[in-house]
Amino acid sequence: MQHNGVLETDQLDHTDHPPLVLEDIWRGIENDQFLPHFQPKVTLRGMELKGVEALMRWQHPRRGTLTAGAFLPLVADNFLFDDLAFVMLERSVAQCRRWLDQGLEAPVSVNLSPDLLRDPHLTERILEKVHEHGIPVHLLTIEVPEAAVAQESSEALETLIQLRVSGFGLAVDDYGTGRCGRAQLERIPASELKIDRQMLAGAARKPTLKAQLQESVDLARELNFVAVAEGVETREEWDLVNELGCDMAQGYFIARPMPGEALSDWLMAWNADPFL
Ligand code: G
Ligand code: MN
Repeated sequence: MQHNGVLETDQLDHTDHPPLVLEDIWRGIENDQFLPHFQPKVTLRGMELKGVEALMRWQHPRRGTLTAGAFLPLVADNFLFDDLAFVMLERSVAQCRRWLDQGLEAPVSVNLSPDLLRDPHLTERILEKVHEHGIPVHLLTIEVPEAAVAQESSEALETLIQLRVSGFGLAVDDYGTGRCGRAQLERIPASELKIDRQMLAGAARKPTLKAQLQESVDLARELNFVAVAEGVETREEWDLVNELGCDMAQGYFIARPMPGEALSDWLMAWNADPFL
């Protein structure tokens, strides 16, 4: 599939290329080939842009633009993953600055690897980047997967609290895939609950799935988290999450991830006619 000139692929291997190895990734980092694309997140009621999520892409000189699924499995258990996540953070903050300079205030969410949360200096490191680019802290949200929250490491919890106290947004990502109980969520100083596409797929037609989805939205409400439906692909799914009381939506129905330079044109088109 070809979208926005980006090759969408979730396969590690390509028939016409040798399999990627860690050293390729290491070289890619050295040569600055990793960059974020940005996927808009909008309110369901007002259809207003409320932020963008930075998603990793690899502009490979021969293989084209690769999505995270093509290379993340390789780095999942490697310190390079932390490096990559931090490169994404730095480049996202730099892009946020460029948008501000154009008069566009677009809060940006960055996914962090769970291991990074164990770094006691993480908050300082992030603050340093944010200050370097002159970005107000509230424009940066850190996303951590539900599974990382479920582990209940005290170091990670300490970091999450530090991040939140420093003024960053904090999103629990992929909710519905990690078996994080209510009690665990209550301990997390999050601002946002991102409900995974897995909970949404099929929920429009299956009452049991719909009831589970409703429970998640209600839980977000009770805990004072903004409820974001992820992976909204159709009008039917948009209407469903709207009906269930979700606050925001993100997904292909709204927009595919796009390069930073494309956001202002997308926003103009969206404001003119959201569902075109
Ligand atoms: O784990 P996280 O939720 O951060 O990952 C988001 C992933 O989901 C990205 O790889 C992104 O490209 C993909 N994605 C974004 N929107 C949609 C969608 O509407 N449908 C599906 N199936 N995937 C999506
Ligand atoms: Mn995410």
